[in-house]
Amino acid sequence: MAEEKKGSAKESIESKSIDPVVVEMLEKAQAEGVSTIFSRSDETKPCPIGHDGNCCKVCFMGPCRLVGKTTVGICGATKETVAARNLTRMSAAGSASHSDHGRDMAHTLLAAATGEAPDYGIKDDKKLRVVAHYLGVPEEGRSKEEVAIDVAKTALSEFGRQDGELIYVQRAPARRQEIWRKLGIVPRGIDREVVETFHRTHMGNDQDAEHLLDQAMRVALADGWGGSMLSTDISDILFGTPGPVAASANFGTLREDEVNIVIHGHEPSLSEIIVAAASDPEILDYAKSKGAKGINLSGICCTANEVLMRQGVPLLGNFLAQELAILTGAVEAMVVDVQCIMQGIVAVAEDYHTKIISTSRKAKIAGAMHIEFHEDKAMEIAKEILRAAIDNYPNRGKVHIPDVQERLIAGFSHEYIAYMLGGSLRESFRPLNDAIMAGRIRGAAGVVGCNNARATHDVEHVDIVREMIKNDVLVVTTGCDAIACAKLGLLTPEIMEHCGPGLKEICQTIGIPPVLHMGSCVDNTRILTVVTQCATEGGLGEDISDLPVVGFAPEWMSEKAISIGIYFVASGVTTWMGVGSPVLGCPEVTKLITDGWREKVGAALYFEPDHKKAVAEAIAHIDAKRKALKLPDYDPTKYARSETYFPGDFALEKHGAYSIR
Ligand code: NFS
Repeated sequence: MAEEKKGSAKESIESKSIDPVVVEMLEKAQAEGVSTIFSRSDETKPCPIGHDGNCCKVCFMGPCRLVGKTTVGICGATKETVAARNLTRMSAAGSASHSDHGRDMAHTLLAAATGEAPDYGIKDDKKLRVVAHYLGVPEEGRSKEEVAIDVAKTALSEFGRQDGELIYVQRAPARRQEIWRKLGIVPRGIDREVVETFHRTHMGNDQDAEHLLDQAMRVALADGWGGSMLSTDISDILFGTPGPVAASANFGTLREDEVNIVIHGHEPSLSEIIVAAASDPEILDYAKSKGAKGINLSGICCTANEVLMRQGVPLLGNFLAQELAILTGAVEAMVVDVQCIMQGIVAVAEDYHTKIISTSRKAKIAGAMHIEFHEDKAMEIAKEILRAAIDNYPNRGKVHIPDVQERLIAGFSHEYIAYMLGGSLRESFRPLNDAIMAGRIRGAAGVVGCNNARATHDVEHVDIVREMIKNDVLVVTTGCDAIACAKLGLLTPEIMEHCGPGLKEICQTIGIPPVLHMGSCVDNTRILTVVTQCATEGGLGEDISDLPVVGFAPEWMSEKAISIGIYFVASGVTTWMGVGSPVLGCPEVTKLITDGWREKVGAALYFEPDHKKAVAEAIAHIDAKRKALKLPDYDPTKYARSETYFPGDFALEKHGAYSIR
């Protein structure tokens, strides 16, 4: 009986994730009685009323729970208003988070260009000048610092703009801009849309579900075509536009004989400087003086994607792995800034030697060590953080590092994709459009977003990506999905063997992998740029909604993911979000964001917990778009020839741990 019980506990842990490292670490957590998000998600069930969008708590006469015979709140607010208001607020919070990250990047650029932040420079002058052109900043005959100052100031003024339109709206296809203007959802200033959304959703204001949901799109567009797009552009200017890089992923990249420092959060301004500081001879000597052979950096969450894309730093894990990394006993410090940082890491760290070091003036965590990061003293503070981590190395107890890691190739900015498709003299998306038009590539899918403890970790991410490439659908990925793909081997050249024949042939001919890692969550804007270029290249209609493309956020959990899902849809990409629906309790609102938005913006937002059903619907959607474009029927039997080939460009020169000795 006892054996049976033990067996079922083991099975229950094995059902939590398809990542063997996560299962191994959960077994350790259970044996040591450590609480993690996985165990807490079993112990704490979500409130079913709030889960379905039927709880209103925007005033203190409630919360009103609209269930059973209660169909309106005490103020009379209907289920439609409450569900739409909740969703719209989520969109605003997500937009605010991404955009405030973008604002920080603009401040860093300004400080770098004026010399106030001397540890930063302008790495990509070419991109600076392209961005200057987008923003209407004169660049000819001016130094990069002069241009950068005006680019940063113009970017900052986009946050506070009171009227008119965000400048980057002009980067969308003309047809798309017309749709937004007709609906009155072109974002004005980024901050203005966020503030107005919170005003509208305060008690006693906007009480028409459709009208509220229009604002959900407008505030999300302020993220996608505003804060996030500026963030990606400015990060590229400061730290370089990514190109292909080979690296590795998972806990096997931790080192037993080195100081392991995990960088976790989102803003590259911190992580890039930590990477630079870690190779300083003085810091390396300090590590050696404490008995370590070197310093080993790795990343968690979207910071991981940022420093992977530009520096080849390994991906330790995605959102659900953060507590488990500490359980290895091998992490001297987890350095965090903003977003997706679970408070649970502090409690787990109490049982091990790991120091949690918070760094942002916006995000302190009770019980964590706080070393506040300021861009003007970036290197000095980064070294202080590293010294604190190194000082902790002698405190290590027993370590347990799962011997699992996977190779990967990442770093596909839209600039690099255009270069790969057309070469340096004729960068273009033409070959991609031609391949879609000919039916070799059936369509494209953006698979992005979080992990969610209510779903089996990484299963849906990986299943959806596998199904897409098997069906000749090219995949672009970011965020926690990209990390799941990396850990499970979907970013390796060998994965080409699992593609449909047409996609395989194109990948071999052009030299692109079938799953393109495009970066962090703010880098979803790179996907907007790719689909815009496909739409305007010719042959695939005139607007993003004409394209045979789809979006997925299979394991979403954050408000940022809602904002991303909504700006994808408002930009014309029909999107399936997994796990469950935050408006399930209101069929009218579900209808508004599916049929209603299809009519308004040519794309629908589905919340579909059954990912196999989502895949089937997405493929049917791609085929329907192909048909509407009068493209030949997709016929994989025409392309059944292939052999494994991958261009030498992708030599795994950086494969292995990112150790600095
Ligand atoms: Ni984006 Fe979700 Fe977080 Fe990145 Fe991961 S949880 S919305 S994917 S790390 S931001």
